[in-house]
Amino acid sequence: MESPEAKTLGVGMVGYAFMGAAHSQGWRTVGRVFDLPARPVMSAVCGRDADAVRAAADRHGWAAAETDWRAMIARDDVQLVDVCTPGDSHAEIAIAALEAGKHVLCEKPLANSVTEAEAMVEAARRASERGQVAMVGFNYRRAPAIAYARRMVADGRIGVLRHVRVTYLQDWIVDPEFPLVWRLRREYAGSGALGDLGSHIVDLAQHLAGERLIGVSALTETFIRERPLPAGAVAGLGGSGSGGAARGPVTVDDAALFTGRFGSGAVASFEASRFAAGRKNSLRIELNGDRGSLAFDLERLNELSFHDHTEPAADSGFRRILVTEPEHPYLDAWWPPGHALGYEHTFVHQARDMVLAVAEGTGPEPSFEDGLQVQRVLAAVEDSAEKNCVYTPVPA
Ligand code: SOE
Repeated sequence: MESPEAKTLGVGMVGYAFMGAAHSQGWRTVGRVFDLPARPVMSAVCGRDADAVRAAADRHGWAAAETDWRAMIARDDVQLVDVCTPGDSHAEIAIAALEAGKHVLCEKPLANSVTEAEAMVEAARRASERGQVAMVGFNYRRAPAIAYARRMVADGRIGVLRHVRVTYLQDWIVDPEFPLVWRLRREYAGSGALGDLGSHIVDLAQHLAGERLIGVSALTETFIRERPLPAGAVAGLGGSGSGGAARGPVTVDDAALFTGRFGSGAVASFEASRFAAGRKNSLRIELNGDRGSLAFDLERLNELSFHDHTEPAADSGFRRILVTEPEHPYLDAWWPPGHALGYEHTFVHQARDMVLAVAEGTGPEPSFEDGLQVQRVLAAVEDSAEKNCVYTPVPA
């Protein structure tokens, strides 16, 4: 049982749409499942529309609602600021929060440009000297199967890495009449499938490989170049057109395909698309090494496929590892073996790792510096695509 003098960590969240709801799940649950050095308290949520943010606070369990993010950052009961807004405001909010002495968790991709991400890294570096921590929310790292795969790669279970093959596919904008939501406008989102989905798979590929990409060759495409303006607020990945004739230009990519090189000589291929009809949220990754292979499929997120290439050929082949044992990452706090977890648990684990980092005053991973490096890969992909697939180095 929690002692009366247990420490608390006041959280303030900016943004309350799809990602805000997912992060709220994390903050609401984490202290009830994990033993933590400080108990997160959901102090305040912030958004521009007073009625909507009040409703979001009630629904998701935030004590107070604010309409001005600067006022929220200034609150005494907020020690950690969680940024869940579209990318165009990440840098401004995160830097202001760090300068105000708060810890920061920022949704991915870290920013809309390398320049913004660099400024965020500099602010995080200065803040770290004061014991503050900053993390970027690449939540899929926190699926137990991914965390276990990382451990297996680091332990040499697949040997010398040769290939990483990743796809992240969705289909929510296949309909040309789907409205021009913020995710389809460069000024808000920075890029399209590339930043939204590609950032996840670049992070995962590098995280699992344990090394960074040094160059890429890419192409991108925008299949539908004009869309109806949205009718009213659009939640999550839904929305309908205005019903009127008003249309606007799509200013981001619909799909991004690229290959990449790691410094070790391993090679990777990436595909991020919002036009893969029938693929709702399909993220698949496979790694091949000289001693074996590992594969993960988000639609079966409690499993890994593992092939041990050192076994006699007659008996070998991919076998399923059910990642639901207490020995697996994060799982000793949850259910008995065999009881599966889901998408939302990645956000609970993210909140756990953030609280631990705050308590230790160091880390956590992925850091803002990791987020900046992903941003550099995305920028190299865009450069390469502009030059029709020309190999483009990723600055170290
Ligand atoms: C939309 O494509 C999206 O919500 C991403 O922004 C998230 O990062 C991903 O987890 C699910 O899809």
